[in-house]
Amino acid sequence: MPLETIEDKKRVLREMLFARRFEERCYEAYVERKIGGFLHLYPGQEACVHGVMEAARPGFDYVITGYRDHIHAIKCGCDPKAVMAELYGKATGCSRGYGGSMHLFDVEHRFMGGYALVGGPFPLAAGIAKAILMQGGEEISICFLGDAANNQGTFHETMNMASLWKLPVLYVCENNLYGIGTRIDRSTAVVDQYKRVCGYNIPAVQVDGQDVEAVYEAAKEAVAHVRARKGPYFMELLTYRYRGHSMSDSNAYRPKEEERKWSRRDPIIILRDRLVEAGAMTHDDYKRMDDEILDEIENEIVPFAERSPEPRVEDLERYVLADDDSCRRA
Ligand SMILES: Cc1ncc(C[n+]2csc(CCOP(=O)(O)OP(=O)(O)O)c2C)c(N)n1
Ligand SMILES: [Mg+2]
Repeated sequence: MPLETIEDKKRVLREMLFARRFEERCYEAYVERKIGGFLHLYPGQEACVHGVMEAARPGFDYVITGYRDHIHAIKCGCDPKAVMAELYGKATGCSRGYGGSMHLFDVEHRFMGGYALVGGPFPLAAGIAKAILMQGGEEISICFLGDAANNQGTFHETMNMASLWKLPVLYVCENNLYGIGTRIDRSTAVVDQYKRVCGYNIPAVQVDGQDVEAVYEAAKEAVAHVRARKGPYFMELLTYRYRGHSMSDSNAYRPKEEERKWSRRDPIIILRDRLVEAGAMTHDDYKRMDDEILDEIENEIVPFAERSPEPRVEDLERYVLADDDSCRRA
């Protein structure tokens, strides 16, 4: 990281395309009943986590998010094989097969989870930030959540405290305009989410969440502010999810014209076209990149998950308490 040179931009294009293909493969595996439980996918929103994390330090800064978490974990450095294996409920998964899609976790890369409870990560991110301050570290805490989460009480309680205590935490709202099937203007009195933190004296910005370079530029300022210990910062990224809320959502509630409008602003295509126009790559290069990614997913990542063992019944009561020796990786 960061996202400055042509090479950086090609790398991020590859990462975003990988994210798209990874999620599409998860969809297929779910339909094949290889993956069970809940599954929330990320296509359409790739520029959000990539733009922000290019301005931060993945693996050093702490990241926490909700249940739409696969790509956040991977961007922090979690092995995609361990993510896929976790979705398959296998013992080689990043949460040893005990968590599944919504509960990815990777301490080594400072990915502090995946959480199912909407709004739950707000205070957890503040707690991580408080711990960083107490330990005198240079890390920051970054919390990615959706727009509907801002209607939870935890949002308001946490924003007040984070601002009062000048906690080193960056809140990133991925505003995809919907909370499950409810459009934001039917559930939320103030539609522009960045305006909601002015009551807590937190600097905030609203950014085009489909343009990874715009997200990156805004995130540089946000991260610098938080890292300089000036207190929290709030980013609202305007984005859109291409699929339903989760696999059990038939996605029948959104106007087709709205879906078409957003698909014309695909974050991957925007960056690809810029690189092609700049003469940095051709459409053939892009096709080759895509083929390599598909090959890696099909021939390395999925087979790893398929071949991995199930968790053992004897281990059912292990990994329950944090100070249990068994929680440490061998
Ligand atoms: C405390 C709590 N209340 C309700 C739910 C049910 N629920 C799951 S996702 C969701 C909507 C969240 O939407 P948003 O925050 O915009 O995130 P997105 O799914 O759009 O990424 C709700 C209400 C929950 N999981 N937890
Ligand atoms: Mg939403």
